[in-house]
Amino acid sequence: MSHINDTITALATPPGQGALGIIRVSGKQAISIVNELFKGKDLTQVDSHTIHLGTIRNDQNEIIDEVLVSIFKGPHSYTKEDVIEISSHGSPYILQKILSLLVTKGARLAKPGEFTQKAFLNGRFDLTQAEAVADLIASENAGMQQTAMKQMRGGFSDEIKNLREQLVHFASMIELELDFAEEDVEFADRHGLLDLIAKIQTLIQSLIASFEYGNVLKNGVPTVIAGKPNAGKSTLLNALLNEEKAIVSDVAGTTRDFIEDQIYLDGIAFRFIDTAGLRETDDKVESIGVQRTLEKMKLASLVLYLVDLENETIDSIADQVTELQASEAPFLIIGNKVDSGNSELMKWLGDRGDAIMISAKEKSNLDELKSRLKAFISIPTQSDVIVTNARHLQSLQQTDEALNRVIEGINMQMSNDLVAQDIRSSLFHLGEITGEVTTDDLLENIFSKFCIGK
Ligand SMILES: Nc1nc2c(ncn2[C@@H]2O[C@H](COP(=O)(O)OP(=O)(O)OP(=O)(O)O)[C@@H](O)[C@H]2O)c(=O)[nH]1
Ligand SMILES: [Mg+2]
Repeated sequence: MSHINDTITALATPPGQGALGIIRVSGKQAISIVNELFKGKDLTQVDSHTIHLGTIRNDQNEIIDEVLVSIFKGPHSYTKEDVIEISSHGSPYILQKILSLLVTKGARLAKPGEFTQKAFLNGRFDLTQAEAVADLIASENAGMQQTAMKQMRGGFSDEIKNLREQLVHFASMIELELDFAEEDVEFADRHGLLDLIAKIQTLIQSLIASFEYGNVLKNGVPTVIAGKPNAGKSTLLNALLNEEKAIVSDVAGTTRDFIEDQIYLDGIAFRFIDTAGLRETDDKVESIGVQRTLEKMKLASLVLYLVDLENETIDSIADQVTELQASEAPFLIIGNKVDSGNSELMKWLGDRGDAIMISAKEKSNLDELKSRLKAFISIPTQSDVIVTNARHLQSLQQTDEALNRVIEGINMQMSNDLVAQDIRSSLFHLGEITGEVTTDDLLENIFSKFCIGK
């Protein structure tokens, strides 16, 4: 059983061989436990935030390694407890040896995320900030890193906590009214309450809206390249990736399964999915491919629809373009093969508004295509806070729904205990976001996704 008073230890650097390895120890006994193994200065006597050279020895006084230990005395440490970091040579054998010596002296191996969980439970930061630590470690590009960093440094927590506190005030006023039910008094000003709810909902709704972009940062933009056989879809995929990933040939129906890879444009991952060309076919395998193309198109955030400027005519393409324009999926029409294209079709497509003309084979006008892709993602301004966490999104939505019920209750002059109940429910969901309200399951769920040692 885990216990907040245990002294825990774990490897903080990745497993495997490295120049250095770092082992963390946190808890009441952190300093005394390490001191039993460390030969050098008496660690119980040194100042916080100092580093000391010495050796780690086993019970037979054999040297395991020469190490540096860093001392952080609580509360001025990551977990707010006494923390020691032992920096040794990065041999898995040495690190394992030191860890097991620490355990024999009374430390317990930490669970994933347990250091951060201690930091949260000791009030170092709130739950959104703790979660941001995991996001920061997992960040793979500038966008993810910046959003995680912003959230770790406070993000929307303060604003939510502040509004929640004001709502707590109204909740207690309304509950006071319940105690004086016979006397028909009104402690909670209904106009003030409605104003506050409007403020909270404005914040919540902008946070909910930012999730779409947060999701893009985390998961990329699935972009399907579609069109008739031989339109040059695979050639375009290869040109965008700068790699001969997909087979290109002048045989119609070359690509049968979909082929997928991504590139980063301004820190945003666009996942391109090259698909089987769309046509009626008797070939069994190809028709499965076509089916998959249609499914992928439905799931895509963006469809790049390629028109073969060399081999199509206005008549042969008009129906498909009209169909595409009537569909709900966001799409971009691309006239390919401008190098040998027919000018009549080019002019006709050009008149359809947003179409752009490229040559996938000669890689011409690809920069224009890339900037159109970037423009497709509306990037919130620098100061906007972005929600990337599905848990936060869910709690925000639940708060919003509860607040709608409060408004409805007030407007319909429902009884106070019903209104009070909905306010409590919105307080609960708001509190879940920052961790003012938690359950063991919730914490378990969050911290089990962390790395060991963080
Ligand atoms: N002239 C010219 N030919 C191109 C261009 N892009 C592609 N092609 C040619 O068009 C033919 C078909 O190219 P692919 O990339 O295999 O076409 P696809 O759309 O993937 O075809 P399927 O996989 O069969 O659906 C090949 O011979 C390419 O060399 C271009 O910009 N200009
Ligand atoms: Mg192909």
